[in-house]
Amino acid sequence: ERTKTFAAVDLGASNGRVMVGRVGPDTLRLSEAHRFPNRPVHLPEGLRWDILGLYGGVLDGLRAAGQVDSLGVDSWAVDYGLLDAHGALLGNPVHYRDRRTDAVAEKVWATVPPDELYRSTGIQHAPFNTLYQLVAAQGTPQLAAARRLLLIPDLITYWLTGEQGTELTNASTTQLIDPRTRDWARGPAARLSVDLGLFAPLRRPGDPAGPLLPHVLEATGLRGPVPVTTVASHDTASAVAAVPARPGERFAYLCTGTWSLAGLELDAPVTTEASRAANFTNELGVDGTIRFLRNIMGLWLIQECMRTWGESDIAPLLAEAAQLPALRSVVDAADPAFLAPGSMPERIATACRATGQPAPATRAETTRCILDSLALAHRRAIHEAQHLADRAVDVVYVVGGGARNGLLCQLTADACGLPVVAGPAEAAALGNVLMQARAHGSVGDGAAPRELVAATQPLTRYEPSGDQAVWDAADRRTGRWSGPS
Ligand code: LRH
Repeated sequence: ERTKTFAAVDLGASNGRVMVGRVGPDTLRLSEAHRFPNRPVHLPEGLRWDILGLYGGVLDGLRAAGQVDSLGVDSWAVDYGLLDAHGALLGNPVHYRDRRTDAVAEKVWATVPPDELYRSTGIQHAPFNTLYQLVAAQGTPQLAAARRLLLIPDLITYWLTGEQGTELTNASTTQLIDPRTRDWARGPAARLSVDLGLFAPLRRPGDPAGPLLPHVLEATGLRGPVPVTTVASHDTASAVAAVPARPGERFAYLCTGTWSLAGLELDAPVTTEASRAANFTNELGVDGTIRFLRNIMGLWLIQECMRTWGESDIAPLLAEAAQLPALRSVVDAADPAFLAPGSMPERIATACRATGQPAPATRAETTRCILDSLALAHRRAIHEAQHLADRAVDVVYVVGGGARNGLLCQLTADACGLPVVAGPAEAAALGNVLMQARAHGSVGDGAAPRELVAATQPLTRYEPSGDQAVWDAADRRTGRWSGPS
């Protein structure tokens, strides 16, 4: 019997979930076992992840999931925990939105110039790349005591199995991997005094990651042995693996959640000067692919506004925003000025005023401004990606939480002037399940996992409407961030 059951632990910046996937040659059914909030904590020393709270949620979720044939873990990228010589965690992992990296790039670039760093790693400049975090941490007692660094999904996997590894797709987001060799970029690391010996050996999606430890079996009520399987542990890599594109189709993808990640799947990195100036990244995907994409702030802009307003339900905001005139004011939704938490409605209003546009006055107006701005940023990224990689596309696949947001999908279709196919919303969890299923023989190689998604998951198509000139004009109003200097 090839039909098997897999648990996907998928940790996002706003919540974590444990999903159960039932997979066979013609079957793909996903259900939610447990969902729990991820609440970052502001401490006097900065912004930290509540990693033990998350791990508790994972264990609760595995108990709720019940007996499975395997499980796998994915999460957001770049962040890590440090372990001492006995494998004990040294403090709470730092959140990538923490301000400790604010002025670190200049320091790094004085040693390895940004163009050289880009040529050797293919990774866009973002202040939170693990490389900058590690340089920011140099000289701290924690880093001095550290003998091991585990990226977040590898840390959870270590706690579940007692075994340590560094999963490759997520490792590429450290900005310490060469996308051509798909191995460590030893030269830049050495010049920046980053000790690559802190990292556990690389492992790849499909590799076994060890069985659940006895005390984990006890805590979850599972019957051993339960193997943990390495998946594409970067959530975006998992999500792209579940994009329901057909073989040979010319497509762009948009992974929408806290972030919007917009770009193309390529078979080789693009590390030209033009691509660096446009701040496109080349992250490693499954099966030798490259995720050539740009980070856009995404639904974070709305999540943060809602936090400020004390609002917990997005539906009424979206309904009201849909009634408002389009493109009254727009901001550059890729601007790193929106990275840090706090007073988001005010920062959006300030950005509108600074570019000579009316500041949104109500919650609905602010929501409308954000949705229009996201669609505009999606358009810009997808246009530029095609140009930079010299590859035209005919369709945009929208996966992740934003696939449920009809207004955002329609605006994105209109802005891009391309049809949008939306779904699945739980793409990261599906990609996680599919890489396990492939390793355990429940689905074939090559195009089979994506074909299974296309054949089994409900998808919604949005045709583009309206006039492209309107978006061109709006694009000129954003006073856009021009990329790293
Ligand atoms: C999305 C994501 C994205 C990274 C960011 C830190 O969850 O993994 O791909 O850039 O988090």
